[in-house]
Amino acid sequence: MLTKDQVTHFKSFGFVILRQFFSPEEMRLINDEFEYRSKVASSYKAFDGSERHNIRMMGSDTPFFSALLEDPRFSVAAEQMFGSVIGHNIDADRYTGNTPWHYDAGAYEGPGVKFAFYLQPVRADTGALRVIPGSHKKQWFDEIYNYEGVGPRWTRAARTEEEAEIASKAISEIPAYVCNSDPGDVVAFDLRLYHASLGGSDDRHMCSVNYYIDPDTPEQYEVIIRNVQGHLNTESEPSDPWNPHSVYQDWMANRGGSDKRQQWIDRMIEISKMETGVRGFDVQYGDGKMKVVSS
Ligand SMILES: O=C(O)CCC(=O)C(=O)O
Ligand SMILES: [Fe+2]
Repeated sequence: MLTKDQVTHFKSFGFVILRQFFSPEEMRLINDEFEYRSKVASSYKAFDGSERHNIRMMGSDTPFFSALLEDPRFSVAAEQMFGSVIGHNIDADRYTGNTPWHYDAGAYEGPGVKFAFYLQPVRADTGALRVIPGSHKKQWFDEIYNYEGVGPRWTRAARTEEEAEIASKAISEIPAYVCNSDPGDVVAFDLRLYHASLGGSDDRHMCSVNYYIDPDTPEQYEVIIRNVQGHLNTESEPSDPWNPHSVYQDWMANRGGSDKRQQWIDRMIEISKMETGVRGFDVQYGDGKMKVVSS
């Protein structure tokens, strides 16, 4: 449960830091399961610090992680932020290199919250998450979208060397708030908030627990239908063979019988079957993101 001030902070600035959220005992479990799944991933492709490993933590072989979405410390906080939400993903990441300015939402109309926690201490020049406070608000989001070095055009994989250089420079030049963090802390941020990181090690351990809003407006439906269809897609992803869809199906089996988890699963299945482009809106794809347009 967040305090009123924490909720206000999140809504105003688009993020809130929850200090010493996890106990030392929980941090031990987290590190053990992280280590275990890292080894599984490395058995497919050695981790050498040149490329990020993104690792799904939703299977029954990582019991602590896989129960985090329905942990009320997260789920109730997410509801305080957005009202009704859908818990949908739990990840561990081994990040490499700097991260240019970007937002995580598939589109502005698909908000939600990422609860991120770093397993190592991170500061301004050692990979701490930096955010542009308030950039989740529509007017400023749109203004920053067109800013040189910030946003999807500059962060997509196929960018030119020159564009990469501009995006890299922008990390330190754009005014930002740095979310210093120590193990046990959680940084919660709106998926629409612009964020980046600078100077971290080539093996930054970051984990995340992720929620979407339960869609309400026609625009939100267009985005969330696509997001959810992606999660339920059973085709395996050749780029990360250590995340077969069976990990997700394992979570969906809900063997612990969590009512909350079941509600989210049922709702995701319901949404995934909905038709797109029939509510007066549709989406266009570009630079790895969606844009909601009138249809
Ligand atoms: O830690 C980083 O370098 C980037 C983190 C990030 O972009 C995220 O968690 O969404
Ligand atoms: Fe991100």
